[in-house]
Amino acid sequence: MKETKNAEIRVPAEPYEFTFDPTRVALLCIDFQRDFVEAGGFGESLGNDVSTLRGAIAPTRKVLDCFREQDWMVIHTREGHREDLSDLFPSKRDRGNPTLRIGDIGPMGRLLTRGSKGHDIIPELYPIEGEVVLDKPGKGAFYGTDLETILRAGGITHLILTGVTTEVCVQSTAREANDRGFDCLILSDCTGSYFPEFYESALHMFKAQGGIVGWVGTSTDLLTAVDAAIPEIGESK
Ligand code: TIU
Repeated sequence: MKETKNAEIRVPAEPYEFTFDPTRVALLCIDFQRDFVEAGGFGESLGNDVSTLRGAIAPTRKVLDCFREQDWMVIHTREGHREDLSDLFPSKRDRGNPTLRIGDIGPMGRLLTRGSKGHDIIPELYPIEGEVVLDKPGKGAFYGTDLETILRAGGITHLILTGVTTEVCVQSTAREANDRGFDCLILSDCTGSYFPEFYESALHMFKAQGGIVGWVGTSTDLLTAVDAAIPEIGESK
């Protein structure tokens, strides 16, 4: 980590400024998997237009680059199940009327199954060495994982959330994090939903009531705030 000990990053956000100590922040990139973002995956099997999520990729890449430059903690999550599906509840597999179910073979291999091409993270945001890759069986990233242990061990108190989909895995994770005492900022341009109305509602709910779950901001405001507090980022561009 760089010498950022005394810096305080102040990000314009809603419902009010989100302030964090850069030694205590982590970036969560939630479920940027081919299965949700690319054709032929789990998202499409549920009847969704997966192109609706792609707008979140480029802004997230910029934030990821910033965290990499600063050597701040980055955590990528992947929703999915063991190859033998022993951690898949029948309620999750059987619900609805998808064209393919979790574990079935699709164009990118077995849907939401660890080890398949579709389960892995898209190339644009692929993890690099030193970043945490967290496999999770549920929608929330704390359920059935060691995420809380990793964050506490790293002294993390503030989370910047990106990922898909806004009202499902991002929202579940934000709520789980908030209940555990983490301050969460969701970057609105770094998250996406198959449903525009759910995207809007989820972000509204999140920041309502004085920030009942947390803060909502943009990648531009975050990067500008980091630049202002830690000028060497700007110089290195
Ligand atoms: N279906 C949907 O919107 N999302 C999921 O099933 N998982 C995540 O959000 N990652």
